[in-house]
Amino acid sequence: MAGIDQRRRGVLAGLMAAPALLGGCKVLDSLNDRDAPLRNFIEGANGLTYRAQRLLIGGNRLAPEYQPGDIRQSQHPNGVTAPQDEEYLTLAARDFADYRLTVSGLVDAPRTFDRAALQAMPAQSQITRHDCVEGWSCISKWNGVRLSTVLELAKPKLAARFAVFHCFDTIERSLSGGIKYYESIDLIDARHPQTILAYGLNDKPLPVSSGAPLRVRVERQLGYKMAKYIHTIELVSSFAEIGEGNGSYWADRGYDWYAGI
Ligand SMILES: Nc1nc2c(c(=O)[nH]1)N[C@H]1C(S)=C(S)[C@@H](COP(=O)(O)O)O[C@H]1N2
Ligand SMILES: [Mo]
Repeated sequence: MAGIDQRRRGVLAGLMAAPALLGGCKVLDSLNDRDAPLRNFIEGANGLTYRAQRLLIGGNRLAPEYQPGDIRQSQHPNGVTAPQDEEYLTLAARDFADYRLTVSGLVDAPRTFDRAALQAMPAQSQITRHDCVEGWSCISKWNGVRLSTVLELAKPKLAARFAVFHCFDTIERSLSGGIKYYESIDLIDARHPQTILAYGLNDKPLPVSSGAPLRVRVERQLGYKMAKYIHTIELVSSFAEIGEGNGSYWADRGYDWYAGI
């Protein structure tokens, strides 16, 4: 078994090389080649522990932002792109007029927000690069409201450590009805100035394929952290009651919960 130090050195080398590789990835790669070397490479970089990544990255480091001319293609839809869940289809049929975002869990003031309420809050737009663990990248402009603005209105309790995103879409079908997508981030990322709840893409309403009516942008992490089709944000102190206990659908299947880039 390789010693911890040896492993660390390997992943550190990976961490420094992976962003350079991603940077060169201007065109979308094949999405189906799940064993692509690039993806394995990124996963290696990803193997750094949460604490080591936090030390390297720091709580306030900003993700790079781009210019309108850097937007070379429309946002590439990935994962679930057309939820078939009844509750979602009912809302979509009325263009999400009846949608309410719920903020619950370890908060003093549980809240719901309709789209008008979200859009009345101070708006923020940012042009950023989305990096999928599968090895493709895409630059787009996201319009929304800071997640921190929304969370503060619900008055998080001191015990709250993570924001869990419960989504409308079924990512995995099973006999018992299926599993809906869920993801989570810590409150450091939740309060980061570039973490927004996006309702717009490239200055137009967010399309269904990209997560309408609301998806999160967590710009310093990989694409799978950026939950689409958000139904509820639940503040928790641990993942014990969430899925299989690792904090996200993909983390419960062996991916890193902290997917820093
Ligand atoms: N609800 C939900 N969120 C999701 C997914 C999904 O399948 N369902 N896929 C994730 C993955 S792997 C990626 S790369 C991005 C894709 O976002 P996009 O469709 O805007 O490119 O959404 C992430 N968030
Ligand atoms: Mo992804």
